[in-house]
Amino acid sequence: MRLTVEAGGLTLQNPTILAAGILGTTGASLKRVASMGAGAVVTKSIGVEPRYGHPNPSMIKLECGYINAMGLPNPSYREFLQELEVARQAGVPVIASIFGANEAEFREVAEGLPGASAYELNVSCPHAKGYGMQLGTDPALVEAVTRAVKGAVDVPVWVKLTPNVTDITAIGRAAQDGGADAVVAINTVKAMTIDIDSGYPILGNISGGLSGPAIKPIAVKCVYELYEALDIPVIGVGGISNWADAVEFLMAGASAVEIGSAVYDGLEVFASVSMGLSDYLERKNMKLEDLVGLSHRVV
Ligand code: RRO
Repeated sequence: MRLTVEAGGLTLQNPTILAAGILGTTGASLKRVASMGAGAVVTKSIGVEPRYGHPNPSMIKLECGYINAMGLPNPSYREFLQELEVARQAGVPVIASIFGANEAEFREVAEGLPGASAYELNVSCPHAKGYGMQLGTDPALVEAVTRAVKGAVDVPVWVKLTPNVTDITAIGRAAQDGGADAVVAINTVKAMTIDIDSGYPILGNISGGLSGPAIKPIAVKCVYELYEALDIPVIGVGGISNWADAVEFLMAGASAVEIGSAVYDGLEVFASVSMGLSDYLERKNMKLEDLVGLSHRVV
């Protein structure tokens, strides 16, 4: 079954995309993910200046997923340029995840990283002071940042949204008003964990962002609401680890899906999601596009 899909201004051979932040720091690792079947790859979020990130421990594995507080570690766009060049040999679209403190920084990074197939604006990191959520919970700022990058590049611009808001559709609308080609939902959910022997919060940064199976129902609901509220495509992300999860996101309204935490269990996940999706479509005698938003048409 054909899995080619148009999503947010890009043509993908299949609807699975490597999510930002996972194996996205080098061109070689991005190429490797593409070779294992991802339809597109997203880089680690890149900013204006190099950052070492938050103190360790910065990532914890729980039964229901992971909590991370990496703290936007990245080498700066100047240093990342060579990695992007390598990643571009991957044969699939390479989406540059970028962050900044304001419109000017976002524009500087986008212009300084030419050659990406699209830009994913990270306005949603739950624990990076001065970046992430401070921008991503304010509709006026989201619109302004989106417009600034849209005016600076001639490829699609996606905006990654935080679930840590009362109404995600208000933020999605702001991105749409700023000219976004798609929204990506969701970034991680604010979370923390405590060591019960010492009483210490375990993460070096104290709090972080929860990913993995625990957040899948939250993400599905966000995608469902955004699909109803917006005219632009929604890319779904949050706890997808198999083809059935992907079907659920597509039915909620996602045009494509990003896979993050599940990658730590093996890069085979991209091919197995595609294969499962293809078998499902054949069994149901459906096309991929029939699945997108199906849940909105059955109730
Ligand atoms: O680097 C991080 O700590 C991080 C980022 Br930029 C993000 O967008 N989401 C997240 O959970 N961690």
